Amino acid sequence: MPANRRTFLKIGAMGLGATGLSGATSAWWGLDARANPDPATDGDKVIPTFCELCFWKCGVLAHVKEGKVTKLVGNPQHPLSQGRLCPRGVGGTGQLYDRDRLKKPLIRVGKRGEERFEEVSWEVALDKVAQGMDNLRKKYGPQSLALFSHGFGGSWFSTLVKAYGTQSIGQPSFAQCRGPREAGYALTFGSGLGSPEPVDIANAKVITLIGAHLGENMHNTQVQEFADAIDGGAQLVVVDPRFSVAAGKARYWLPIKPGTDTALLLAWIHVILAEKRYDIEYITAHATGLEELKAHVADKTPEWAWPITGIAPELIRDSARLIASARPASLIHPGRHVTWYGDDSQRARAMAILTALLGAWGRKGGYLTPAKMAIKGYPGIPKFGELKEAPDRPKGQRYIFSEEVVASGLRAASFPGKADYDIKGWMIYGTNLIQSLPNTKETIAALQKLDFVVAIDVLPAEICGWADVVLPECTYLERDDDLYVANYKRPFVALRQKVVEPLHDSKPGWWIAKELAKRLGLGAYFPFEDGRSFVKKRIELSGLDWDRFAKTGVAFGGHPPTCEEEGLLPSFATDSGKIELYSKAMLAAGLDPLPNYYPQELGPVGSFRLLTGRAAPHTFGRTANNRVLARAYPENEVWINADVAKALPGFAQPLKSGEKVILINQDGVKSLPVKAKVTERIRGDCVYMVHGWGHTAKGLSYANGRGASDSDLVTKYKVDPVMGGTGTNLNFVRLERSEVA
Ligand SMILES: Nc1nc2c(c(=O)[nH]1)N[C@H]1C(S)=C(S)[C@@H](COP(=O)(O)OP(=O)(O)OC[C@H]3O[C@@H](n4cnc5c(=O)[nH]c(N)nc54)[C@H](O)[C@@H]3O)O[C@H]1N2
Ligand SMILES: Nc1nc2c(c(=O)[nH]1)N[C@H]1C(S)=C(S)[C@@H](COP(=O)(O)OP(=O)(O)OC[C@H]3O[C@@H](n4cnc5c(=O)[nH]c(N)nc54)[C@H](O)[C@@H]3O)O[C@H]1N2
Ligand code: SF4
Ligand SMILES: [Mo]
Repeated sequence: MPANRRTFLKIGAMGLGATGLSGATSAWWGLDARANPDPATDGDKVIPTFCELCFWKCGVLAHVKEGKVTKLVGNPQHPLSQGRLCPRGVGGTGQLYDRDRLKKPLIRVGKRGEERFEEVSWEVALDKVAQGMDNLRKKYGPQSLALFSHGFGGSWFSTLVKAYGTQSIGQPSFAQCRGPREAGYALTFGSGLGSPEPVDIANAKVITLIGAHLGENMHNTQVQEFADAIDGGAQLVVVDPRFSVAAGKARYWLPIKPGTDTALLLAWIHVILAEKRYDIEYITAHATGLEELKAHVADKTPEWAWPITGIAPELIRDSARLIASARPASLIHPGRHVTWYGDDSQRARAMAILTALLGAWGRKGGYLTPAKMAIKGYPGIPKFGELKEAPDRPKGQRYIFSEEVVASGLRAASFPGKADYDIKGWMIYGTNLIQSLPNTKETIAALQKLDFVVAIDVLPAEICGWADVVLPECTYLERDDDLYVANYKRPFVALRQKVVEPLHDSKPGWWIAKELAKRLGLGAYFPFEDGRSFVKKRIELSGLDWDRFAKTGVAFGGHPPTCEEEGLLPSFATDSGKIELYSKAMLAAGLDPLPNYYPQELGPVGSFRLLTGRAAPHTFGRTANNRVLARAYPENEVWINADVAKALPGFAQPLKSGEKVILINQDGVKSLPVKAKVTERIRGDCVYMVHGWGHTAKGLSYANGRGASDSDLVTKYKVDPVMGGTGTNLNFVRLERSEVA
């Protein structure tokens, strides 16, 4: 196995992503009159595009009347929306017409963090950013600039910074989200999962959710398939310390002691091996390391796992038998936000190993093999020069199995002398690092050390307050972006297009990046007239009909086989060419070759482990100021067990739902006042809140001061040695009654 990330990257790329490129022109599917223009629209113009309220990218039909968006509905032809949007997608107009939007470019006049700015023209702002970038380039070299980015429009800025000379491009959606699972699955099967994850929920007969809280986590397609599967009789096992929405539908809800899932997984594996319930034929043909695995779990009995997990042996046995009974159509859902305890890649490995034993990888009802359409690039764009590897790994440390740059590692590299070279400037696109990276103090300390900071956002989020220049991007409904060439079970390409003219003095990302490139002498990388001509050219060169595509918003490639049942031959891009139950690559890197359970540290007496998750009508903090969505869910609450709430330390009277409390973490950090939700639906040793609230940015006039921020309380985190992810479920809080009612 490779000794550095580059080689690993190459191997990762040989996996799912590249397995089946399907011809762009081979088929057009599903074109019918439904998309345009719907007679039931009262004369509205209907324009297809895709959503940016989260990162799932569902197809939208935007209804427009007299230059205003009147409603947003799901594009019936788009495979991710299938005619329906989630509650957030429907509320996209709340972002478009948010009165708090950034309206003009801003230049800082106060100290960083004071949020004091002066409005300037685009000319002045762009000159200032180009000057800042040029200074970095001359003083330290272009690699000293990092781009933090999240969201589809970030592609223009990655092109810009790569052309400029850096590939330090980090997204909190990797090392603060799905990174460990990518590493765990790639180490086992030779390829990670990516997004959308290739799970065949629709055909699964048993679905196991480990934390993954579908129904609150509203990834649209998955939720639709999930609801249909449950209606169709699929059985559900939910492992969660909290009785989630999904748990309400489950045959087994296992209210696990937080942080002990690996022990449960090892016990499940023990039962399935001991009772010979695994897919012997599949494992014999495709896997290595079975004997080592058997020896490893020989003593990991349900009785062993019981005191660790709090789940009775019979329940472990019965749920294991149910899970095995449906194989291979038994889906262990990989979860997505899996940066919980810092040993998360190993938990993901255990899930991948269990998946392998069920024979569910590359099988119907398990994991499918997606493919991409072969869409052509824009012609004539020069190749990037030689780019230095990102300094996201501390000197001497080797979380080598990360397929992407670690955003928190770039933050660490912004403190002089901590990495191979120092980061001196940040460009921040569509990510509110103050809330999304753990330990806000560290983020602020890094921001204060930098030579130059620019933020590109639609709203005056907390992070904008720390920038030297703030550039107002227009919202997704007001701009053209690059094509979405999906890696999906039905390969497709989708169009993001302008639905209405940009409001205020906001501009699309392609224009901002192109203007900066021009000023930096990099105009050759943006040879196109505008965003629309860029995608039009790509579509035409790929042999697709542009007019038709612009009207439907989506085009399909062929339908290559996605699983064995459809004729796909299994292949694994690991060193051995097989599924690696036992990982020699990990052993060579000084890591456990098979997952082990290690106990988590406990918190101070009278405190509760802080867990976080999602609420259906919101996406993190990015929608907290959205007044349309606020009608459904105005602020977050802290869930606390009903028995515990009767006699909380320091409380003379039982705590009741709706009363406000303050959370104080193990380091003495206090939250804003937040409403309590007293409920039987959570274990007594933890509390739970939805992430993304407790905003402090002055310009967010609605969200400011509503609810509490879990991010403020995440002062402690543990770095996953496998890939550098930051586990954050390690913080403990005690409760105090709030003076503010
Ligand atoms: N404590 C804690 N931390 C977490 C998590 C958690 O649960 N708890 N979750 C983690 C996860 S799963 C993830 S994926 C990351 C996500 O973290 P981030 O990547 O930071 O995502 P958001 O919070 O959605 O960032 C949204 C920012 O993008 C801006 N924005 C919205 N639309 C646009 C647009 O069209 N253009 C531009 N330029 N800007 C736009 C918003 O105004 C906001 O400032 O956070 C991680 N961090
Ligand atoms: N509505 C909505 N949907 C979203 C998002 C959003 O912001 N809003 N964000 C999207 C993104 S980027 C992501 S990454 C996903 C995240 O969604 P998921 O991948 O589903 O993950 P988490 O948010 O970590 O999951 C939280 C659940 O895990 C449980 N949990 C906490 N600790 C433990 C533990 O130790 N063991 C077990 N078994 N369970 C535990 C919590 O009680 C909670 O139910 O959601 C996506 N979907
Ligand atoms: S899941 Fe919802 S918010 Fe996310 S892209 Fe789809 S409709 Fe938009
Ligand atoms: Mo995420």
